[in-house]
Order: sequence, then structure tokens, then C-alpha cells
Amino acid sequence: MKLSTLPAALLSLILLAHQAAAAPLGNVDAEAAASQRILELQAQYQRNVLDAISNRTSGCTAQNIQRRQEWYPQCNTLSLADRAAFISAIHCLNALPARTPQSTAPGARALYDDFIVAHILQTPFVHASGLFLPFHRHLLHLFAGALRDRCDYAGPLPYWDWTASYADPRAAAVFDGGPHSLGGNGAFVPGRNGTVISVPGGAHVVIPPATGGGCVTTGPFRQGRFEVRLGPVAFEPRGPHGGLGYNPRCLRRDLSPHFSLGTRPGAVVALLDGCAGDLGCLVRDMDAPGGVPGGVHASGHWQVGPDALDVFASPSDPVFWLHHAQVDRVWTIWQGLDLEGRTYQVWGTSTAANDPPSDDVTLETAMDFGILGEAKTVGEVASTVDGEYCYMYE
Ligand SMILES: *[C@@H]1O[C@H](CO)[C@@H](O)[C@H](O)[C@H]1NC(C)=O
Ligand SMILES: *[C@@H]1O[C@H](CO)[C@@H](O)[C@H](O)[C@H]1NC(C)=O
Ligand SMILES: [Cu+2]
Repeated sequence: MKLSTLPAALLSLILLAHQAAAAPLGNVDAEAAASQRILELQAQYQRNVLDAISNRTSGCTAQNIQRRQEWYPQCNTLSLADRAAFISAIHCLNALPARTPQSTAPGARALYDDFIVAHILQTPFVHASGLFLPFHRHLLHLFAGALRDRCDYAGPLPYWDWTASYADPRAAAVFDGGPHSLGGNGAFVPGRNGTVISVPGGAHVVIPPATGGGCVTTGPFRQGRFEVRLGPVAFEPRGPHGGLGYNPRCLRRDLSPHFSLGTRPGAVVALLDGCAGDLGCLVRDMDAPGGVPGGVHASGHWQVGPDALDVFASPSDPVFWLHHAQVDRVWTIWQGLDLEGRTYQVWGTSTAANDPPSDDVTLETAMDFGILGEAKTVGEVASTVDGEYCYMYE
């Protein structure tokens, strides 16, 4: 039946119902405008940072700076060859022997597990705290180094721009299930209850079941191709030895078109424009309900779950690295909009939700990376173009 043959009153009812159904997705025009705004702000950041290093002849220069790229399908995206090489390098890390002592984590088998162990052990200090952004920036840097030095990955570190798939993460290229993706959704498991997760700071959140819930069955990290061993830590049934024991299983996903709304473009603009000059606002709102529903950081995890939403063991899902590169991208753009005023800002304390109470973070506060590398101070990781760092986002 054609719409034009319907009585006008009925037609307007149908259109109203359609709008009501579409309303939770946010205003499409507003989100498109927000996407444009992000690109403008990113271009401004890029100009600022390239200007700042333009006269350098050594160290990090405009010639040797590494450019981190979106997975795809935007412009400046990772090539098919780099995607394949990145995927191979993750398999390589998950096959090389662990260096973590069995006394620390009896379940650690692979070099990949060393990263999960470091993240599990540091979680109470580096989430919902002033160490959140600095710790994850350096963890990513160490991961990129291991991909390069141990597994010959020569390409750029990719990020997953979850603003592009905010309406439904099942449409995200990273999850299309093809050979150049990070694998598809989990198999649908009906009749599930919500998952109660513990989040740092003592709170609990109920994550309702979404569109999957079972093992990933397509792509390079499908069941039988990729093994997860550590965790769960944040929800039942918990793995042995506080999640540090041996608990081999498939990677599971449960893509959620509800939580993906939390990573809509408008949420990023609210951070970049709304938190101008205020690092505390940026860090808090990345996890706070202010960024409905749950802030871009939490929503990035919660829309992928269950392995990805375990606050402690979330690096079990390889998408963790692309999600945190995107979180770092938001911080980096925010810093780059006012390099002098924002690069060396600090905020907060060094325990989740300041529980137990801890000292204020300063540029001298050290972060522990266990077996992965030397401790680093917040000041050492503040600039993306100084010290060990030389990268930008495009
Ligand atoms: C780079 O050098 C030029 C010419 O000496 C100078 O005018 C400019 O201010 C310098 N830029 C920076 C960022 O130091
Ligand atoms: C869901 O929770 C109810 C109430 O706790 C419980 O009886 C039931 O077995 C649970 N169902 C599943 C599939 O876990
Ligand atoms: Cu984390």
C-alpha cells in the first residue's frame, strides 16, 4: 500500500509513531552536525600540534610522527593489508609465552595475557581516577610496542570511532565478522538475565541482555580460533584465583544498540566543547550518566560485552585496544585545542572514586605497569609528541 492512499489523519499518526520510535536514536541532524564539529576540532588540534613541532629537527618531528588511523570505513582509514597484519599480530601475541610469573597469575599463558594481568591488577587505581587517561595511554603505547617488536606489526595503531556506529554497533565495520574485522557479534542466547557488574568505586550496574551473549562465531577471533583465559573478575561466574587463574573459553559478545547511544557524536562534542579547559569534567563525564547512557568510555565497553565490559579483564576482547585508542583520541584532541593550557593539566586522586582516599595526582605520580615495563609518571605521558611518544590521530 502506498502512503499517499491513506487518509491524512492516519498518515500523520503513522509518521508520529515513526518519529517516536526514532526518537531514542537522538536527533539525526544534530548528530550529523556533531560529527562535523568533531572533524573541525580534530583539524584544529592537528594544525596546533604540527605547528608546535614544525621547527624541530630531532626527536618527534612533523616528518616522523606516527598517525593513528580509524579502522574503517572513514577517510584516512587503515589499509586492508594493515588490518590483516594487525589481526595476525594479535594472534601472535596470544601465542607467544607469558612473562608474568605463575605466582602472580597462574592462568597467564601468553604474552597477550601479560597485558590483561597488568590491567586487572591496576584497575582499582586507574579507573574513575586521575590516572585513568594517563594509564591507558601508556598501556596502549606498550601494547603497540609489543605488536611491533615481538610480532612485526609495522602499521599504525588503529582506533574504533564508535560515534560512526552509535545507532547500532552491529553495523560497525570492526564487528562485520569478515576476515578484516575483529569478529562478529556473539551467538544469540535467549532467556538471559541481566549481568550485574562491579565497577571501581564499589558500585554495581545491571547490564541488560542485548543482541548476542554467546561465543563469537565469525571472523578472526571466533570460537576455536581465539582463546580467552583470564577473568571474569567483575561478574558471576567469576574465574578462579580472582580472575587471574586459568579459565579457557571462547570470546563472547553481546552488541547493544542501547549502550551505543552513549557513544553518539553529540556525547563527544559535549566533552570537547562542554569540558573546554576542565580536565576533571572530561574524565568524569567520560564515565558519568551525564553522557547518557553511561558516558563514552563506559558505553564503549557496555555496547560490546560481556568480555569487553568486565572492567578488570576487558583487554580480553581485542576491541579493547581500538576502544581505548578512541578514548585517547578524545583526550588528545581536547589537549591539542590548547596545548599550553591543557597538556600538563592533572586532576583527581589515584584511587577509583577516591576509595580508599588517596593523594591528589601530580605530574610526579607514578603508575605501575608490572612486567610490561618501567613505572611512568603522569608527566611523562602527558604530551603525545615528547619523551617516548610521537603520534597523532587522523
Ligand atoms: C619556528 O621558526 C620560525 C622562524 O624562525 C618562527 O617564526 C616560529 O615562531 C617558530 N615556531 C615555533 C612553534 O617555535
Ligand atoms: C534468572 O534469575 C532468576 C531469579 O534469580 C533465576 O531463578 C533464573 O534461574 C535466572 N535465569 C537464568 C537463565 O540465569
Ligand atoms: Cu581500563
